[in-house]
Amino acid sequence: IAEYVSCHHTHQCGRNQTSSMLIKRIRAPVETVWSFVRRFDKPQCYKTFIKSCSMSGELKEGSVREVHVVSGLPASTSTEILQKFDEKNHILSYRVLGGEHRLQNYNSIITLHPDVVDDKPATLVIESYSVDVPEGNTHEDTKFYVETLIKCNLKSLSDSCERLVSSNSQAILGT
Ligand code: A8S
Repeated sequence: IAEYVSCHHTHQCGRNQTSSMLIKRIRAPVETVWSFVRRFDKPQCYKTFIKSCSMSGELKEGSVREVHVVSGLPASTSTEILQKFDEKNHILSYRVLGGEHRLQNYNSIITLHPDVVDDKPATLVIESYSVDVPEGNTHEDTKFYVETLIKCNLKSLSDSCERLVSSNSQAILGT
C-alpha cells in the first residue's frame, strides 16, 4: 500500500487547502470495480449524490463533464475535467473547473489494485483528494464533509460490485 500511495496519492497542498485519503477493500475483481469507476461520463452509476451528468465526446483525458447534484447538499452543479485516464493501470483523476458549490479546486485521484480476500479476487480502492478550504470553514470541517461524501461513494461502489459478483456466481450455479 505504501508504494501505491507514494506513487499516486501525494498532493501538492497549499496553505489554504486540505487533503486526505480513503481506502476500501471490495470483494470483486479489479475489472468489475473499474467498469463502474471508469464511467467519468456517468458517475451516477454509483455516486448517489449525483442526479445527472452530461459529457460530449469520448472518455479521454481532457474531456469535460457537467454534473447535477441531488437536492439537500450545499451544491447544485459542477464542471469537471478528466485529467488522467489509465485503463491499463486503473487510474482515474479529475479536477473541478467550476460550478455552483463550495469545493473550489477539488482534485481527485482514484486507483484500483488487485487483492485477494478468502482466496477470491478482490480490489483495493485508494481515493485521495486536495481542495481549497472554503472561506469561513476550518480544515477539519472541510475534511469531514468531503470524507463523508467519499465514504458514501465507496460504500455504494462496493455494494454495486459485490451484488454483481454474487448474481454472476448464482447464475453460474443455476440458483
Ligand atoms: C466525488 C467526490 C466529491 C464530490 C463532490 C467530494 C460534489 O460532487 C458533491 C458536492 C459538493 O459540494 C461538491 O468524487 C461536488 O464525487 C456531491 C459538486 C464537487
